[in-house]
Amino acid sequence: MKSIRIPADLAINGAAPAFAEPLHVGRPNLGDREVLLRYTAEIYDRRWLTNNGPLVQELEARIAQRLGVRHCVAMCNGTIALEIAIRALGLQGEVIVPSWTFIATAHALHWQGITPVFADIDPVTHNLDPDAVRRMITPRTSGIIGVHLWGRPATVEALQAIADEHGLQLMFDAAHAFDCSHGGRKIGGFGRCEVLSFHATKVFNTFEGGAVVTDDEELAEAMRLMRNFGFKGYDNVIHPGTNGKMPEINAAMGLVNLDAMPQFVDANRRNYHAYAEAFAGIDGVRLLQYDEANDPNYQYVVIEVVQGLAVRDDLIAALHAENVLARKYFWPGCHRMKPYRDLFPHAGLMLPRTTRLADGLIVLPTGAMMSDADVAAVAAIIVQRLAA
Ligand code: T4K
Repeated sequence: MKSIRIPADLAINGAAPAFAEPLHVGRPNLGDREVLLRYTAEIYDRRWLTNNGPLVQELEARIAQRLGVRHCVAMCNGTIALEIAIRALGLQGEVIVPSWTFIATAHALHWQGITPVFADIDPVTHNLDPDAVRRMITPRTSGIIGVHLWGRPATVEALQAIADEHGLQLMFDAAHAFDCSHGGRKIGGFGRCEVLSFHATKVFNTFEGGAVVTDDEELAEAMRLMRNFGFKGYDNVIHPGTNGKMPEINAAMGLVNLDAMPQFVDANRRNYHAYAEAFAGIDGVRLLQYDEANDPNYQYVVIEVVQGLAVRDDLIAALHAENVLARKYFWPGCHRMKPYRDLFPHAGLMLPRTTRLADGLIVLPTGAMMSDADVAAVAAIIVQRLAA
């Protein structure tokens, strides 16, 4: 990608865009092409394309070992993995989730006739506030889904204490947190199980894909049955199920990308620090911090616009005019999207921090495709527009 330094004026004022090609958030990280082609040839020769093939099994074993968990159950995507985990845990009635997450966390419940009950977040960590979770517990509550948003660990211990106290199931949506840690332990082993997404836009991708990781043997066995229609051997269905299987070509991509993870994270870390340097001393924006002790994957560069909605949207417009397709993840929050805004029109009363945060955030592009000059140019657009 070719970039230029921001000229005296911005594209929003009629100047030429800084970037000739769009600069996307979520540009996929890609490992070694030749190795992927070798795996593809193997798949052809073997004529084994899906249904728990050897590459899926190898990927599962490598991920389980990497995350220090006993079981990794690979799936076709993170949303189906959430749905299967929710079913395997026997969740029903109401389940407490943040509204401040990607819509899939809430949909995975609603899709199965379970009510997502939205609890507010801590404005600093962007993760569930345990006190807010306590306030949302009712006799119908069966569980809590914590989200490690942006790859930063949720308040795992506090949520576990609440779950234990009230007899609730606890699982985590770890879609953003592949390879991250909490308290010296890899994310993956907390709660009853954790759900990963390997979507194209994630730091580690299998084109599309996901997994549930757990130390619980019985749970893993139930999920293996559920992802394959409930089959136990030929002609023998012993469980209700769906089709959640990961194809071999996806696992091949996973094996290639697993080897390249250090490079992906290095590139993200380098970009993150370049952004941090560019925004140092700028009052109008705050860059979301990561704690190096938790092995962040730095896949999201998140800035909070101090003045809120109007300035945030003006900055987004200025960035888009320059071909920088920054995102407003996860604006406006699940509770303000359909069907939840119609089902629970007053949910926002319990979510003041979510609403405030949603109105002020911007997610900026990062990844191996970006050069230091690209980062500097993106930051310069923001700084210049704020000063206008
Ligand atoms: N839980 C959480 C907390 C999640 O964030 C997600 C997914 C899930 C659960 C569910 O996991 P999956 O079922 O998806 O495995 C994207 C992703 O589709 C989604 O996986 C992700 N979270 C979410 C945060 O972002 P959109 O609607 O923003 O996608 P889209 O099409 O606008 O693409 C994002 C950007 O990436 C665009 O600027 C274009 C670029 N892009 C995208 C693709 C697919 C590329 O450059 N190349 C590509 O191949 O949801």
